[in-house]
Amino acid sequence: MKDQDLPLVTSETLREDISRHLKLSIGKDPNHASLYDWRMSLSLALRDRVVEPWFASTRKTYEGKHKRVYYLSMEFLIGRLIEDVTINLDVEEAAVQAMADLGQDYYKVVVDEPDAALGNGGLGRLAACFMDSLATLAIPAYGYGIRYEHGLFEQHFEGGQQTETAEGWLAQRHAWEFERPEVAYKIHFGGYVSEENGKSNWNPAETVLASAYDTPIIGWKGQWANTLRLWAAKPVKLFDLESFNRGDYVGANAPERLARTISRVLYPDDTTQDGKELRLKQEYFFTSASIKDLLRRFLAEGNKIEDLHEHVAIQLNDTHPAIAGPELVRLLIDKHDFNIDDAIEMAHKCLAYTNHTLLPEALERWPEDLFARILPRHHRIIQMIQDRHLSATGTDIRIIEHGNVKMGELAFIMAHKVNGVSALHSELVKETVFADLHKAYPNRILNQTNGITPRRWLYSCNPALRNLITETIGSGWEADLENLQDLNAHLDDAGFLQAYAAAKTTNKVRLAKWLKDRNGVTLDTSAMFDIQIKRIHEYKRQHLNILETIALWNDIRDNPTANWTPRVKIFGGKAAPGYVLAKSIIRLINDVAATINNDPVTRHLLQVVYPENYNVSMAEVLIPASDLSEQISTAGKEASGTGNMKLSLNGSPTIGTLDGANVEIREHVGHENFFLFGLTAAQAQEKRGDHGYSRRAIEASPKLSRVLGQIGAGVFSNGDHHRYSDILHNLYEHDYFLVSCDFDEYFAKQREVDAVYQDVNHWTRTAAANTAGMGWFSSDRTIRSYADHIWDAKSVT
Ligand code: CJB
Repeated sequence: MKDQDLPLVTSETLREDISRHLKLSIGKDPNHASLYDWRMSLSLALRDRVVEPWFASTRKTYEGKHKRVYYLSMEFLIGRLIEDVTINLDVEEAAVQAMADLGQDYYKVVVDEPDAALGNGGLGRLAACFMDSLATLAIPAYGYGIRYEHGLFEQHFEGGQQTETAEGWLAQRHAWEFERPEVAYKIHFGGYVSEENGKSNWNPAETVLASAYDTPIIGWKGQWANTLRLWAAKPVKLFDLESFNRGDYVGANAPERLARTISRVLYPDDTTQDGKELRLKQEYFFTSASIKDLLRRFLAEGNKIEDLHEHVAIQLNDTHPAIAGPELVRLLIDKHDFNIDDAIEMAHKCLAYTNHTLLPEALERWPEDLFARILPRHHRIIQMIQDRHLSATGTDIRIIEHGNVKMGELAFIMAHKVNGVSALHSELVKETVFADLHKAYPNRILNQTNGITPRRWLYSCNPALRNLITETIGSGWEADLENLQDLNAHLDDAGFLQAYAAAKTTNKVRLAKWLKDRNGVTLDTSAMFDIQIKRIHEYKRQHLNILETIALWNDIRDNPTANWTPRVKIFGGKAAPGYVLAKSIIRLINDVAATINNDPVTRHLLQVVYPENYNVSMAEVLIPASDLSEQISTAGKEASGTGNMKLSLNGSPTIGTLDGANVEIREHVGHENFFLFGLTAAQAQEKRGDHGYSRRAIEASPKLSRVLGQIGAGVFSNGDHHRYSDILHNLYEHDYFLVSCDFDEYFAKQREVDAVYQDVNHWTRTAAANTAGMGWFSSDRTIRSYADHIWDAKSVT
């Protein structure tokens, strides 16, 4: 892609646009404008600048008949957009000045924007990073998902316990989207299939409309923009006038209520699917609308349907859109006269599937009777897909088995490529969940290690480090992150290390201020900021971290005058509302914080902080300020991780296991700059066969025994002995995630971290080596690799 000059945006032109929008789009006089009004006006003025490149990109795609990538995902965890857009358009300075000229504080306006939290965690944020990289690389692409009325729930702590309330990002107008009332598809459910002249007809019982809302996604330097198209569910018939006229006012609204339910709320599950009929409907709803939409666009360009695979690559982000296979087959047969074999072959050439987890509870399965009731025609098509697969492979690997429709198997069989998200994960996919399918289709699985966009996760969130990097190695790294390796030449330069440490301090002071304003807590910014931020899950082992914290507290109390390294342990993350043990872990962290933070003997040396409602915006403040990154999952369980990449890139070395992308991070930053501990995936698996391992490990560890004894004695729960019996029982009796076995090594490694941290020069070098080594983890690299090895898609030059 050639660099084109962006139209000049000055603070004056921007200011005029903001004022015009305030008056004409928002209808407010500056004297009466609220923060919201200013934010909307700024956002609309910025959005104006995105429209031209967006149109130009679309025109080029049509003119060149370029292949498009369609990324189907239940989740897009986008966060805020104002800074994203100003940075990609390179107008940050002008925006700050324009707002100042209007008497407004740009940064206040930025933080007024609600997070678009249309996702749970890593999977959804990956989709957002991929959209950023697709636009930066000028690969024509659409992201397709659901326009949830309520994003991920808001987390509160009451007495240390998580409670949830509905999130409401759409309570105010969403500045970035364009409503497309003319783009709407009928989506059907239920009913029965009839046969007529050898043709199957689906006679559905229920129909809703999928209505499109488009958000342009602008790439680096505003050179290219793609579209995020989100579907909202609407009733086919707005209002039941007959019921209303009969005086049945509630009944009159029923069609609208029923339809809207489908796009009402994001399922708050991370890795467990809860089998709700509504979720199956959500999945079919957005997948069907997306497939219909891409077919319409393809045909409108005058293409022949036989060439579909030359122009269309469909990526399934996890199994949630796996129904895309049968849906495409159905449409090819019913609307385009394909026979079943040709239809399956065509779908196969278009589709690819990404697996994001090995946890068996996360591989979606639907009870066959439910599935057949909601999607009777697809049920039959899946049987036909299965028949062909069975006879082609001579295996007995079924999609429909023991009364379940298995979406992992469906996605695998329909896709021409299946990828894992880190090198280790992809190998484990071959050896475990899809071992049999891998034997039957040996060339199908490949690896695509995840990545993160450096624009949001360094340039935007960490101006202090951004400026130092540019001063040291020049610009260009923002879209070519491997340039960061040029920093290696400066790792022994005292001036550089001093500046690097100063940037970290700036970020720590920023975080301390943020926490003071938000929670009233005071942090010692010279203490090590030790951060674990991610969904709360047993396999991620936040409980290992808090148990180690208690053990450290004990040691400090036993010997308060020793040479301790002051630490602030910071946690962030939500638990799925129905995940009882994860919620216990949250409460334990908060209980431990309350005790430790009030201990006059230790509180200047050890502090625990857990701000509620972790989200993308909070991550943007925490990550640049982190000294130590906790990536301590049980080996073999974290498919990749992407928070691990963000933290390391921002100069926060990892203490971690050989799990997911940690393995590759350690190779890239150097073993000496990574604090490794714990069982390997193979050792962990072996350990589980060793009956009674956890009780033995606890008994062999005086530190862990003492900590668990304190929890059982109610030290952190006002004498309540039973508050944490679920966690204790779990650790003693069936510690599947091997907290007990990894504890001592983890504790010892933490003390090694303490020692290195006290040597400022050594520590800063370690941190800077992390930044220098992380260039490979840009999502630009990941997307280029998907384009080459899965999609056969090209950048438009
Ligand atoms: N992941 O966030 C989710 N949700 C799921 O349901 C399954 C997996 C995560 O996906 C990330 C992106 O690939 C991975 O980095 C992470 O390890 C995985 O847990």
